[in-house]
Amino acid sequence: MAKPRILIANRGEIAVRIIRTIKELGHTSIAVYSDADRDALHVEMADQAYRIGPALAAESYLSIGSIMEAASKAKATAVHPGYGFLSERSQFARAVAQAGMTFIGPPPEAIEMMGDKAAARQAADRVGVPIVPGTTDPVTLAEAPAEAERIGLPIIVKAAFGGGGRGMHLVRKPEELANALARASREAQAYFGRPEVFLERYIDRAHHVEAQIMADAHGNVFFLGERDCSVQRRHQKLVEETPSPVVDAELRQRIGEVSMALAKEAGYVNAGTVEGLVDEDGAFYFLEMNTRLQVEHTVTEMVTGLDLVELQIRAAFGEKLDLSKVQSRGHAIQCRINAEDPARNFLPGPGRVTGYREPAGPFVRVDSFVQAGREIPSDYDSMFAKLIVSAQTRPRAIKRMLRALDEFRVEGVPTTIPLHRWILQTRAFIKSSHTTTWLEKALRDAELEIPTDGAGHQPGVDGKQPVPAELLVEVDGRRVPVRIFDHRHESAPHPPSRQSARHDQAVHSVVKAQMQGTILRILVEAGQEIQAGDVVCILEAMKMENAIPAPREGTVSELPIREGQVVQVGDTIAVID
Ligand code: MV4
Repeated sequence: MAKPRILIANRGEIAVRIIRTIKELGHTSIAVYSDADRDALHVEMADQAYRIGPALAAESYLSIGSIMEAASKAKATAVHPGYGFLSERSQFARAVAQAGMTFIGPPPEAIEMMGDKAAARQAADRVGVPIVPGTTDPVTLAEAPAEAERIGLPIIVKAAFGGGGRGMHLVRKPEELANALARASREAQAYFGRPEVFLERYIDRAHHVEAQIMADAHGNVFFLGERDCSVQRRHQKLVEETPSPVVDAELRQRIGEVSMALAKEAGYVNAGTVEGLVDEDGAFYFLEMNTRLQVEHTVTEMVTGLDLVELQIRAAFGEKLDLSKVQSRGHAIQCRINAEDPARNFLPGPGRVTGYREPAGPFVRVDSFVQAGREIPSDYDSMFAKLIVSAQTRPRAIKRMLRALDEFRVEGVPTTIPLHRWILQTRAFIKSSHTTTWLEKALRDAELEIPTDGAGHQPGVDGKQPVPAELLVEVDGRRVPVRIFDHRHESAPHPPSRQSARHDQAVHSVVKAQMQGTILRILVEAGQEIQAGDVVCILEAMKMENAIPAPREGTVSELPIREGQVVQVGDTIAVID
């Protein structure tokens, strides 16, 4: 075989991570980049790099045409999709194959079967994977009450072609059913272009447990252990670990057996994840199968010693895999480091990272695309690094993670590091009594008690949040760090950035987007007289609806937005004169 030329149809830390393995295997790596990523680390690290379009993901990382054009220009022989973006689009897998290249992922038929959540449930049921009681087909408004009666409340309404928690609605009382069904269906149409929804009994107080599968093209399927991803907020995982602290050897074997059976039923090849819930009684229920390499594959690598990207490449090239003797050792934990401010409702704070030092030392791994001076673009996901540690036991891994989090220095952008430090010291996490809904409730209960970054902290939107100044003094020959909580003593001046533009919002007549999102509804018209505080539009961002108020009274003189439009940070929403 000629030397493989692998194009990575992705960006950020996962592109960097895939390039590293490609280098180790002696293959050629080909990066693609949007205008926002011209100076990105993955572009620098790859053997070759091709521009695929503007910052807008729809016209770059999500554009099958642009990527295939780059792939043929680069004479790529294979394509790795990473996670997110095009990784679970069967048309992309087909386009790669049609161009005579190898798709480093599952067959398009398997992606399609698992993308249809109702079909996936039926496949799981056929081979004896326990499924949550519910409907095997999409339901209509007319059928729903009888089905709900049969299933029993509480019920969760899910989009048949959805995923990731979008378009899901909970029904606790019978009278909520019709409304939940209508909303879920409307959202399913808006997000996924298909209105079908189905019903499942809602499993309360469960751990989110998922099985790592690896399959070759010769019918061999292997189970590489489970991961516990119960620490989540709005369906964004924050902490992941393996093994799950709520899975014993017997349950692990059962989860492994049913997951392998499902992979075989689907004709699955490559890396995949069977996602499920473990309820309070220790019962496992299948939820869905993710047909990609996941963000948290790293913890599995840490305990198995396997390079999952290498195995993906080998499997895609038709090699036989034998992982039957693989044994997992110890415990691994991953913390996702996002450029978000937990103290400000996780508002993304992209921008230039002015200072950066990664933790190191025994059994510490950092997968990141950031270095001092590099930019975290506002156009994509806010996760910029993953911190992974392993140790012989879970308590030891928690201590190691706390040590590594303390070493991690990030300046210029807010981060989730202080939040992780807090999570890992809660009784719930230490005892593993936390369930999928735990973090959101704990955050509400803890309110402002969660410490935030001193160094990397941005001034608030109102510009009034004091930034503690840090001083180092020597007292009696001993080095003592001192923090000054007095806003007359500002810390070192912030470098000029888009952040400083936020200050004068309140006095300006230009209403700008403070976050990237989708305009759901516009509540004013051009030419209209409005009062201060009137809602101009609803901006959906971070899976939340944000009402954007007018900063002052006046006339709406410009309104350059449309419903359904995606706005970027700093885009003008309205001008008020
Ligand atoms: C569920 C569930 C409880 N019962 N299904 C969320 C993501 C998607 N992959 C499936 N998810 C869930 N499905 C049933 N029948 C709980 C979740 C779930 C969840 C639900 C609400 C709020 C947070 C959650 C976090 C993880 C999983």
